Amino acid sequence: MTSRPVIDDLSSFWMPFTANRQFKASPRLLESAKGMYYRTTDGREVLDGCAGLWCVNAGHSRDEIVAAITQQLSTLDFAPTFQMGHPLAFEAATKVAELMPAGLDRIFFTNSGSESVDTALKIALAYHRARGEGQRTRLIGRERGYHGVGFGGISVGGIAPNRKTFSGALLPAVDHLPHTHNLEHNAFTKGQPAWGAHLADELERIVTLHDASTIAAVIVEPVAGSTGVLIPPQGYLQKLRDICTKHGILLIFDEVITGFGRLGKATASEYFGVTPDLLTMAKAINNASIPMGAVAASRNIHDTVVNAGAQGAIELFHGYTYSAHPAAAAAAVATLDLYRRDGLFERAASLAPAFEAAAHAMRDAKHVKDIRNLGMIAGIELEPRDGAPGARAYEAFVKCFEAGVLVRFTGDILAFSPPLIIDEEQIQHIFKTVRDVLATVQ
Ligand code: PXG
Ligand code: PLP
Repeated sequence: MTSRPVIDDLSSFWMPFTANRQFKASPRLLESAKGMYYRTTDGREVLDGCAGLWCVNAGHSRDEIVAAITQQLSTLDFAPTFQMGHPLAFEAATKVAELMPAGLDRIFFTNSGSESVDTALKIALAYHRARGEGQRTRLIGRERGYHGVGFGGISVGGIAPNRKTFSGALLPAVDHLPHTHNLEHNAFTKGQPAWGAHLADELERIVTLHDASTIAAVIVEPVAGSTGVLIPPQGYLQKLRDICTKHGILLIFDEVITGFGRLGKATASEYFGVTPDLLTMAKAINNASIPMGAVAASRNIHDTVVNAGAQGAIELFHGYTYSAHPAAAAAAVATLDLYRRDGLFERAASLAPAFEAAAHAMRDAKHVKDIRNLGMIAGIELEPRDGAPGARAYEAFVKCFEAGVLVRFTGDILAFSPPLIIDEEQIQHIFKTVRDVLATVQ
């Protein structure tokens, strides 16, 4: 069963990261959402197995967030934050800072994860320049990394289709660490794999090649999401931290997906006990209710950049019209209060073992090649169909949607990242639906 379009003409909207012709021939349209469920335009309920796009951590259309936004828009719809301010911007920054790892308490607001990444890369360059090491311009990303779609983000990112069309226009002076995915060693690992920490040593090789004095920053997702859920090997992130510290290179954690409870803590940094110098976030910062992102910078980075500017001069020539937009800031304050009041990060931590067990119980389901998980994230990798990579996961995604469960797919990997309000019965329902669907997929 496919959705009935509520409008006749779907042609004007050029859809992002979508097979436009395929979608418009057979659209899937959502009309409303509440709690754990979407409702489609043809009146079906769909259980949300991926928090929209890994972002609606408190569940959909929460009254407290809606009220805060509505109230804000009728009080102060917009206020500039260039040489002006409004109180909620400062309150939102303080509340975000409280959740960040100790020391990362200076918050720069953006409107998306992509903007957060580009902002963090620029702050890294500005920091080194302010210290008199402006020759440190090289950036290091990682294969299979996703850092959004800005030119900075795709340059340090490692997803080939996102780069190839634009390959002539990527940033110069970027290197990539190898990714950590290895099914020979790590297939069906629960939580962090034991094998692979040594892959962080590749950073030393890059440092030897270019000299540390030319390298500004390393950026990685602590858990890679978009590329299909890659869990960091035990000890890997700490090794990256140690090598960066040794060579004066800044470490950036891209926590656009892992931030705000996904691993059962406020940040992946807290979960792993490894603190970066800069941390990017977006999505669940305000439950995805209004576009918003942010970069948390260490106080040292902030002070170095700000104190290097002359009195009365702008210190960082960077910012967005909508940085700390009043509605987004109001939504962030309401969301962070809600996370605390309802103990949603703790709830995620306590649900994680049941989620892990339910995911790994899929081991004998048809087509399953690997299962991996951490916190409230799981990935199920399927054997690709001969000659048609991605087709099998796409078919499973469509059939799950028709059966009333929303999952994400990337390549031949199904990704699961439900709102943190999910209960155990709903967890069982998601994986049972996927199992039944896979049995019918060719
Ligand atoms: N960094 C990371 C680690 C992300 O996951 C971005 C940056 C970019 O954020 P914006 O807000 O500009 O999209 C992301 C976004 C998926 C999926 O299903 C993942 C993202 C976005 C859309 C879909 O894997 N991650
Ligand atoms: N393009 C033009 C012509 C602009 O005037 C501006 C902002 O003033 C931008 C782009 C950037 O827009 P934003 O600040 O929303 O990122």
